[in-house]
Amino acid sequence: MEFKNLLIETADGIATLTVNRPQSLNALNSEVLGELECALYELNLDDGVKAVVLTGAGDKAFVAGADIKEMAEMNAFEGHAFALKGQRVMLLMEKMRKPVIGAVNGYALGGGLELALACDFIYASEKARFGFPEVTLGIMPGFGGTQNLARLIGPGKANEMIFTGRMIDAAKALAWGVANEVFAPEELMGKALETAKAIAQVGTLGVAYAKDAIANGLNMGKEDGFRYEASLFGVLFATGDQREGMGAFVEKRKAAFKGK
Ligand code: DAK
Repeated sequence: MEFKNLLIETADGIATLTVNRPQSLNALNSEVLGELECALYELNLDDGVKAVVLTGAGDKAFVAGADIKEMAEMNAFEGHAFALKGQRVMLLMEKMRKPVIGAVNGYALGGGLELALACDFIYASEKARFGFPEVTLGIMPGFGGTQNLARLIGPGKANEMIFTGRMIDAAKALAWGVANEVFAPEELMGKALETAKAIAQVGTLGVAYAKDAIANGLNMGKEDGFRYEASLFGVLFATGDQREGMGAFVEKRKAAFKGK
């Protein structure tokens, strides 16, 4: 499928998905959100894709937020439809089987930070800036930001970011645990692709079930989470990937996983 605001390149089982609206710092309008929903849905169903790297076009922004110019003109019904569309994208990223690495190359603000937080983890450029400026616009984060940021870095630091609307730089994002690693701008995509390739080589089903266990387990009490983990662990013993992985170890060869 052709997209107006997205670029998708696939190689070696890795899809690079780029939000491509640099004239607006890749801001998310309804059209971009709709395209993201379609693209993620398709990538999730594509057996040739083992992992996704999500980034923004240009050297200034990952995504500078929801499109303020479009939101400024919305009535209540349009605002509601916009909210539902955005939430569908964030939930789809969390629920899809393939891991998504956020390669944050510049501003990740508001809805853009929410998009980054919906990724499984974040690698950042030294030029990245993270923030929730919503309170400066008289609103608050609405695509899961209050929930995901507080779960990731704890309520104290999340409160400070969300209540002040101030941005943090890449070094602070690393120290606070928003980003897993920080790289020079020219190294960012190479490092994200390298990690995506490492994920593509291991057992596809093990990765998919681990993602499911972590995401859903966080919404459960600990013992329910343990039970859920045990169920998924058990199911893996009915798969070819488990037989292949353990067989390859015993036979001292490299495993060739099929994701089945
Ligand atoms: N929306 C629309 N256009 C944007 C934009 C945005 N978020 N961010 C930047 N742009 C546009 C600028 O207007 C400018 O366009 P022209 O004037 O050239 O036409 C172009 O991108 C370049 O931006 P600047 O000229 O401003 O570039 P600077 O380097 O000077 O500044 C900046 C970069 C990132 C500091 C600045 O652009 C900025 O402050 N941008 C706005 C950042 C922001 O406030 N983001 C949060 C948006 S609020 C909801 C759920 C979620 C949300 C809403 C509802 N529901 C559940 C209903 C989410 C809300 C948000 O994300």
